[in-house]
Amino acid sequence: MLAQDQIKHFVEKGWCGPLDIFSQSEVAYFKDCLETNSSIKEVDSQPMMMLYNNVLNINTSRDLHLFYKPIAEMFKSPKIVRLLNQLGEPNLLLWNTNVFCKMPGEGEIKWHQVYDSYDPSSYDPQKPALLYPEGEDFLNLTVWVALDDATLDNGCLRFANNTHYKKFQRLQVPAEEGMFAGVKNHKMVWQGRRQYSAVFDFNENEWEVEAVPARAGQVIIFTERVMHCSGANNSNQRRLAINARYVRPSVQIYPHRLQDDFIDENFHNIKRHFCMLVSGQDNFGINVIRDWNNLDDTEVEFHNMSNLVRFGHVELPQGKQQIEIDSLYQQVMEGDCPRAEPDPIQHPRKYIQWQAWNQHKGMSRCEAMKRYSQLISKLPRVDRQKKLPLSEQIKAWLVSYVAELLKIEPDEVDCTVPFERYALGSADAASLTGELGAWLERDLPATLFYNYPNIETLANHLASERPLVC
Ligand SMILES: O=C(O)CCC(=O)C(=O)O
Repeated sequence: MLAQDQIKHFVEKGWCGPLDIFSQSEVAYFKDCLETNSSIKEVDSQPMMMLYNNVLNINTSRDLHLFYKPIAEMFKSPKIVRLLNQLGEPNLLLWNTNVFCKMPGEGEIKWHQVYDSYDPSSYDPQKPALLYPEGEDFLNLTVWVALDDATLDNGCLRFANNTHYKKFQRLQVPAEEGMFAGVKNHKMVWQGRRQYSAVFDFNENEWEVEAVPARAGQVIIFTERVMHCSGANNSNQRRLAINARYVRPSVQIYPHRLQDDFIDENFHNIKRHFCMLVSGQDNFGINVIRDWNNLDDTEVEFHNMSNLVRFGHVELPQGKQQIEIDSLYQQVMEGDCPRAEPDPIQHPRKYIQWQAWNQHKGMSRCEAMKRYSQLISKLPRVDRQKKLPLSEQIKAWLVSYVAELLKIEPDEVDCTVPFERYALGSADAASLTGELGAWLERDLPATLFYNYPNIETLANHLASERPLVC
């Protein structure tokens, strides 16, 4: 339970925490779910965590609780809901979650607040995601859970105390300067196809600002109205966190869906979105509320299997079997092949793909899902570590080598510090070159450490260099 001074802190400053809520084994369970259902993709030379929402059918870091049970369990947990009841009221809907993964080198999330209508990133919201009943006081509680340690170095949350009583003006800016532009997966979710985004007319020097580091498993609760942001990740460690947002059942979620408009302000189809009543009751009946999604076992199995493919966790076959897998996936997602027969001479590849899909004509979705799942379940699994982009694998290798050599912790190794500052002698450099070359299975020149003087530049160089094929 929250103590009186924690409640007072929340009322006065707009946030409270960090609170010890989840054990290390719970954190491991949540993280395993996210890591199994993601891959690290390099976008503009920057690693980014790629996630997929199997209920909304889009690549996104948002609303994963609609499909992934561990995430729903986390935010429905009485450990959290009891605290929210103390701050808000007994009736609460969980309507939104977001994963915030900041890989090393990712940028800041700028200062933002949500004051009345809900649309944090755009300048001119046509379609607010939330509609508050007239005259009702604002309640939009966020629970933010650290899944990795969030530190000053890797971009922990920062709050401007007391700002939740003031509405700051939103300013339109080009998309690349928007509040989420620094973090790749959020840029993708929030800015989608928009040319513009927003920032707030807010000067942090005029307010009391607090940075709030949190250990994995700790929770910070805040009102969406308080100005908050997070710094860039200047460390060599990932910073993974997830949040959930709760409102009263009197608030209409995606109000435009009542006019059969299922495209939200970020151009995502929310037809299958639903809310979860996590405490109390709903006396309004204006929202789609379910305990859990209505997918049957065959469909859940299909989605789990398709995630193994999507995130590269299985070794895909080549040739005919690969074409068969793709065609079954198309049959599930789109039904019978609607395309005209391509010319086999001019487009042989397209023709083979068309033929494979067209052979399933009339096959039910359920049957196609079963066949797809059967094929995928027999494929060999890929080691997760090996799926990191090469530059990250090399960086991790170098960090652990240097840490062992200097008898320090890996997170004390700064990838941007020159090797000479770590006092690596020429004998150390020679054996490092030899061992690194053996690991990468290529000959590396002795001058490597002079030309690429820190871990960052060396790893990027080696990852971009094509090994000579003899
Ligand atoms: O985790 C972060 O870096 C930002 C979180 C945030 O802005 C939010 O939860 O509203």
